[in-house]
Amino acid sequence: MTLIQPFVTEVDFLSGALSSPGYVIERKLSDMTEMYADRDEATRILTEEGDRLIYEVQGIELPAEEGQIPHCSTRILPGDIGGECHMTKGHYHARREQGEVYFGLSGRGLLLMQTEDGDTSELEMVAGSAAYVPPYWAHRTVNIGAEDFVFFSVWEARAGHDYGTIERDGFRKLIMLRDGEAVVVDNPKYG
Ligand code: M6P
Ligand code: ZN
Repeated sequence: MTLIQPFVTEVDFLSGALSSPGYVIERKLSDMTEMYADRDEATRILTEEGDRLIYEVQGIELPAEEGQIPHCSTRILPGDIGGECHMTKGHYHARREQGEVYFGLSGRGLLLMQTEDGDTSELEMVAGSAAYVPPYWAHRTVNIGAEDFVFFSVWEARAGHDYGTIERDGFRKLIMLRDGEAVVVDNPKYG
């Protein structure tokens, strides 16, 4: 067990910026072209409009040891790809028995979850929402508003990110914009 000195981080609720991030991850459309249902439209945007920033994560680096509690902020920019709202890649925890807590800081989002047994859930999040991702639920966040959607996440250090399962199968539900409103639809390409 590594002994770490206590510390505090200032979080900007509007941008998600941390006062001293241990890491910053930028995810662009080119990092997740295959994840959007309309791949042709994703490819068209890349070719004709160029790459676009979809979301950014700023986090605190901690050892992956039992008892450590990593935390980070995520900012998803507003927009859509062929009507599908900007979203994170989404993941299961490599250790499925580990959960997570999300806290909304600004904007409007949906927390999309599913289990490997076929259950699905969509929870709306705004500033002040504390959402629980129970063990065994894959989780993806989606911006359904016109502003940045920003939230803060807290999990257990050994949870790990399993992206492969989602890259292979996708999510059972898609979040689409219809007349400016977010609607949940079945993903015809799931699995
Ligand atoms: C949340 C947490 C992070 C995650 C981030 C982006 O802040 O769950 O662990 O990295 O969202 O999501 P993803 O890793 O699925 O792209
Ligand atoms: Zn997670």
